[in-house]
Amino acid sequence: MTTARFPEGFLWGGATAANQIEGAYADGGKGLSIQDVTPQGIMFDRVAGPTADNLKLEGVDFYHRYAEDIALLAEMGFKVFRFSIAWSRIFPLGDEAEPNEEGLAFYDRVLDELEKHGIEPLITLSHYETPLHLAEKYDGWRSRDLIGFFERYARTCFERYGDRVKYWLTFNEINSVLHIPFGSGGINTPKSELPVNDLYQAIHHELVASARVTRVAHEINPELQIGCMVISMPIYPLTPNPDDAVAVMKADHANLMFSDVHTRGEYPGYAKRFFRENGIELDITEQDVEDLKHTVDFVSFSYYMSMCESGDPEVKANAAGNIMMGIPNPHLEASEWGWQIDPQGLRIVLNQFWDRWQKPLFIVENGLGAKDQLVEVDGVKTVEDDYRIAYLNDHLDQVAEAIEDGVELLGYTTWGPIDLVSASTAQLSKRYGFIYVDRNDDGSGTLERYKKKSFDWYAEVIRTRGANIVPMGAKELVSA
Ligand code: BGP
Repeated sequence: MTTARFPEGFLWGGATAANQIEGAYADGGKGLSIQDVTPQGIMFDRVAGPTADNLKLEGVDFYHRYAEDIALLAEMGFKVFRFSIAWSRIFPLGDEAEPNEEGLAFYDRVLDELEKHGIEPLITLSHYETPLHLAEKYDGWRSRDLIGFFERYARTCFERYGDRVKYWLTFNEINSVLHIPFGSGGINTPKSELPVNDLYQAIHHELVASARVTRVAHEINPELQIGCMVISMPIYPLTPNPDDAVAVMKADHANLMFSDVHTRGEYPGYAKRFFRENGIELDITEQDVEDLKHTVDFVSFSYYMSMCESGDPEVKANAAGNIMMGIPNPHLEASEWGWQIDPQGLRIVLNQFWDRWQKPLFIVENGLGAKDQLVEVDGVKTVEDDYRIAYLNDHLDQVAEAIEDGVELLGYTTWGPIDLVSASTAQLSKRYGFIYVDRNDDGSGTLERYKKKSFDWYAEVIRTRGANIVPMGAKELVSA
């Protein structure tokens, strides 16, 4: 295959989050975020304060090495770089009236560097980084007060960077709050003690906040493009039993409600039914109803895996997964961390989302977390990560198929183009990058950067617009 399979102007790149990459958790006036107290990862309980075993406190030192790192991304030909602003760098406590200038200046410098290399920024406003003070004083998004704090923070960012940043995301994987109320919603009350009504009220506050800042962004600059961001998870019926198909429909509803609201501007009927039947009574003001009408410009999502669902309560949902648990699929293989690998699921989800919302889509996370071995080839240190190339090759092949299907897709950013700390396990050994960072799970390492084999491969994908991607059917051609 020698012809380009992706359109001109397609936004190729990679994605990161402040808490997983920056380090410098207390520098430049930054306040603590909820990530500074979850040394084991966002799936686990918080601890009292920052502890030395928390790899995120130092991350991979992007805070000091951003110029060198961005130059490496530019060398691969990146068109876009997704990163998050650490809310607690801008508002250290979250509820102050005035922002922290030193924090704002840091992202000015990052943007200068991106501009120098002609890389378009894509900014996530909230990537699992609620200021800790908001969690402790207000119970995070359980409180309506957070809408105002978030609006002030978002407005500050739009006013400061809005003339040089076109693409914005409000909340990373907003639908994850159902599963990790602290990590995703900054809700300090343990999940087991959180009434379901309050969980949905917190979700409502986030949805309103997201819609409100979408309006604010458009008022400040109508050119700004604001997207929501969700975990995508295609769910297959475990068997052809209609009970399983209905179970899939319900699981889809739970997941897709967030982007249904974001794109339609109101709660769908199935959500109202769910609230009614589960005794959930939300406090929805007239202003909320107005705010929700401000729909997003595009829908972005992470994609790592698919799941199965069954109507039989005896069947256990025990497959490991990105935040959500599910029933394993006997036809799929899994990564070293048990995430089931399913490139076709990405094509399915792209079609499902496009058919459902008719909004441009953006894949803002995809990739393989794997253990890498640093080796020396011709005197140069590298990683021979053919497994990662194979994974990305197959997923991109399916993305190209979806584009052929008529899906409107803005771009594709792989997760963690440079190794960073894992969100779910807080390990460094779960690596996604094209660039190896010498740092280990025990915190040792020089922080030196090395190009992996996939570095040149991805550069070629970008350069040829996917002409080097081997169709999945011819998989055996990809060295494994
Ligand atoms: C998503 C998060 C990311 C990221 C990614 C990979 O859920 O948005 O922050 O880390 O998953 O997950 P992990 O780091 O757990 O392997």
